[in-house]
Amino acid sequence: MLIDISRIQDIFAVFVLIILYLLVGYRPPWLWKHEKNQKTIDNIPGPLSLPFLGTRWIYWFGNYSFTKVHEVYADLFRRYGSIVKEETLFNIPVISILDHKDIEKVLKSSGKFPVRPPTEVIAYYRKTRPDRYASGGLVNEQGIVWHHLRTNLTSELTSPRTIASFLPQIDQIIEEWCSLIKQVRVNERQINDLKPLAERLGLEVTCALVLGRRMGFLLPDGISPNAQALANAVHQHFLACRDTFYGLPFWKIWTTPAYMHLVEGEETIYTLALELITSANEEARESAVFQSVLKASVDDREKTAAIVDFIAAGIYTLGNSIVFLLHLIGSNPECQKKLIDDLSVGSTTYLKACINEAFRMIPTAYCLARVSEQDLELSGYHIKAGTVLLCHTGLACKNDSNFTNACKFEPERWIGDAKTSTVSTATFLVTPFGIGKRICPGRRFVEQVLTSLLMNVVEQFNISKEDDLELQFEFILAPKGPVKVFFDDKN
Ligand code: HEM
Ligand SMILES: *[C@@H]1O[C@H](CO)[C@@H](O)[C@H](O)[C@H]1NC(C)=O
Ligand SMILES: *[C@@H]1O[C@H](CO)[C@@H](O)[C@H](O)[C@H]1NC(C)=O
Ligand SMILES: *[C@@H]1O[C@H](CO)[C@@H](O)[C@H](O)[C@H]1NC(C)=O
Ligand SMILES: *[C@@H]1O[C@H](CO)[C@@H](O)[C@H](O)[C@H]1NC(C)=O
Ligand SMILES: CC(=O)N[C@H]1CO[C@H](CO)[C@@H](O)[C@@H]1O
Repeated sequence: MLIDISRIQDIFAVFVLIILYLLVGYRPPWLWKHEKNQKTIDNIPGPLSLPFLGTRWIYWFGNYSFTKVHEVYADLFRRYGSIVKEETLFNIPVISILDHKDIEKVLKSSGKFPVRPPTEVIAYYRKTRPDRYASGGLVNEQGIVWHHLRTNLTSELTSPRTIASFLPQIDQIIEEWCSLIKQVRVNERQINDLKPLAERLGLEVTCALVLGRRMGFLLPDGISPNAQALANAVHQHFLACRDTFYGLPFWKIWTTPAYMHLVEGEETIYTLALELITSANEEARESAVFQSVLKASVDDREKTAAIVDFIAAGIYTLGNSIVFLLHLIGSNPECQKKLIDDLSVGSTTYLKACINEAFRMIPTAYCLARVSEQDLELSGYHIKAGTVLLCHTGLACKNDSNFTNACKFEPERWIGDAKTSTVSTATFLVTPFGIGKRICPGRRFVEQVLTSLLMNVVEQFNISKEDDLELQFEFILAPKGPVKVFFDDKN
């Protein structure tokens, strides 16, 4: 019922916009003929842009869907070439690029304070709660405010020493997760859906790091209501980000269901984070990351916001990356064999190659977004400073012009003779955690978790799969439907 009403409101709003268009006589650039002497942003090919509405209509008619955004872009690049223009509401251009040289140029052009377009809906919501939030937070702020938060809140999180000292705890958690797998397997081998189990591991290990305590997500007889509420809130948060971003932006005018979901998600995470911060005990003091946030010389409100951001940015991304990695390893028995051989002589070279290759094949964050800080020339088009640019690193990784056999899982490309050429191409393309000064501060931690996980899993199990993995876009890439994986005991 609620959804019906909002639908009617949307249709009504479209009519109002069309009438305004007829009255005011606004004409978008495509109605005029252009002189062809200088190629500017107006000349970049892309779907037909409607006045006010831009190109978002491509998701309302035909077979494009915003649960499959990654395929939509592959199709747009096929149709229009390696640079494509879309327009959002009020005809603000968004440029998507696929070419390796263009991507490199954009990512290299960032200055001291790289600008990543904020998630508008979160920035908007946080402004409505000045009692709770002093700014848009680390993920959404720009410039000097961002720099202050980044330097004061993430130094422990990005420190190799801190993460190394956290290793015993990571190993302990992975060990518990492997026992959980053994207990919940059907017929001693089959996990019908790896996704919720991977998410529980992501939750447990991230909370242990940023909150300094064990939440009990891995207890075999079910998780606590609090823990379940947190897991649901994080999921809801991501879906709401996607729906407000790709749907019509009427949440700016009235409270749409997607906006309500976002608010619920943020409030649940916030309340829980606040509860855990105020009740921080002796045990919690052991977490250097948690302590460094509490001690940082920033507004108190920023501390809670940082914990909320770490949890929201960390859990779901980590859970999905675990599913992708284990499914890829399960799909490649010969890689598993090599992995074991290499580990048995005390080397982690092949293991690291497998992790790199998994991120190349299925990057959880499938593209990087930036706002240009200076004028740029991309594929021969002149792009002004202040333009939103999407670097499609995920699609470029699947392109044979950048990697030979790009669609095959070949960890060998990261080893020996092949390594130099792979790494030189990969620097700006295989960037699962982003690049430059805004790179993901959780990177070291995540790499440590994945290394420890893969090591333990292949030592204890022979993993295999039956079905192919289907992907779906949930603001990041996520597995669609249940992911069945077999965990056979090693004899
Ligand atoms: C597999 C897991 C993860 C992936 C794939 C991932 C990926 C990313 C990417 C692509 C970015 C944007 C970087 C850029 O624009 O250059 C980012 C930013 C961020 N990530 Fe992660 N991340 C993961 C886990 C985590 C964890 C565990 C945490 C915290 C504990 C975290 C906290 C953040 C924060 C705070 C930012 C914003 C940084 C800034 O704007 O300065 N992430 N992440
Ligand atoms: C939509 O359909 C066209 C052809 O009808 C096809 O080429 C394209 O891949 C489809 N796009 C998506 C995202 O499924
Ligand atoms: C590979 O990338 C080039 C541009 O770098 C593009 O022209 C080509 O269409 C891409 N191929 C595929 C299969 O996407
Ligand atoms: C906090 O941020 C400021 C910049 O805004 C920086 O000068 C200072 O060194 C930072 N403090 C710490 C402990 O990182
Ligand atoms: C691992 O399991 C697969 C599928 O059940 C099987 O074909 C393979 O022989 C097993 N490998 C080892 C080393 O046990
Ligand atoms: C395998 C392959 O062709 N790699 C190419 C990818 O793109 C870079 C730069 O455009 C080339 O230098 C590589 O040779």
